[in-house]
Amino acid sequence: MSAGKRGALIIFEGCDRSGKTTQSRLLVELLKSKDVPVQAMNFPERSSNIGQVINSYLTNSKDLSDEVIHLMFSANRWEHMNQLKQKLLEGKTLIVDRYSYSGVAYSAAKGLDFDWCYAPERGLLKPDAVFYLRAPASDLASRGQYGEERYEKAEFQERVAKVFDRICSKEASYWHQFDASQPAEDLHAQIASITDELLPKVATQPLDKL
Ligand code: DGP
Ligand code: NA
Ligand code: NA
Repeated sequence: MSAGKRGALIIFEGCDRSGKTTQSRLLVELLKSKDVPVQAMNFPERSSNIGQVINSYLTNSKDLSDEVIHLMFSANRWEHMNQLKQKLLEGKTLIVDRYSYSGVAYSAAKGLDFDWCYAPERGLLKPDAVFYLRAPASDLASRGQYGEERYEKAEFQERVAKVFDRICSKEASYWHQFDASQPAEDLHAQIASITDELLPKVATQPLDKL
C-alpha cells in the first residue's frame, strides 16, 4: 500500500437481473489490468451462519417474518464490516454487489417503514459511490425467465425499483444512475470513467459512516 492511500468502496445496486454481476466483473477486470488493488465482494454473503439462514430464506426452504429477515440481512453486512474496513485501509478498492440500499428497497417494497428499514444500516461504512443500474422491471423480465428465488417476480421488482428511485434522489451526491438497458460495453465505459476520477479523489479522504 502506498502511504496513507485507501481504496474506494464502490457499490452496485439495482433490481434482480439489472446487470450488476456483469458490470461488477467488468470493472474488477479493468482495475486489475491497471494494477489497482481490487476485490469483488457480494451481499448477501451466504457462507456465514447468518448467510446460510438468508440463503434458506431466499430459496424458500425457510420462512421468517419480514422484520426478522430484514435484520438478518443487516447483521450479515455488520459481521463483515471490520474486514471491509481493514481492506480499504490497506489500499484495496472493493467492488460490492448490493449493500444497505437493497436492504431498504426489498423490505420497504414489502410495506415495512422506510426509516425503520434504514435504522440498522446506520453506522456501516458509507460507500464512495453507488452505481445504480436502473431499468423498468418489465424490461428486466423480458431478458428471460426470472430465477426461482423468493423475490424474482416482476410485480415485486417494480416496487423495489420505486424504492431505489426514491433513495437515488435523496442520496444524489454519491449515487450515479445508469440506464441498464443499454449495451453492456457502453455502460461499462461510463462506469469506468467515473471510477477513474473517483479513486484518486477518495484515496486521501477519511472513511465515513452511513
Ligand atoms: P443477490 O445474491 O445479490 O442476487 O441477492 C439475492 C436476493 O436477495 C435478491 O433478490 C436481492 C435480495 N436482497 C439482497 N440484499 C437484501 C437485503 O439486505 N434485504 C432484503 N430483504 N433482500 C435483499
Ligand atoms: Na438475484
Ligand atoms: Na449480491
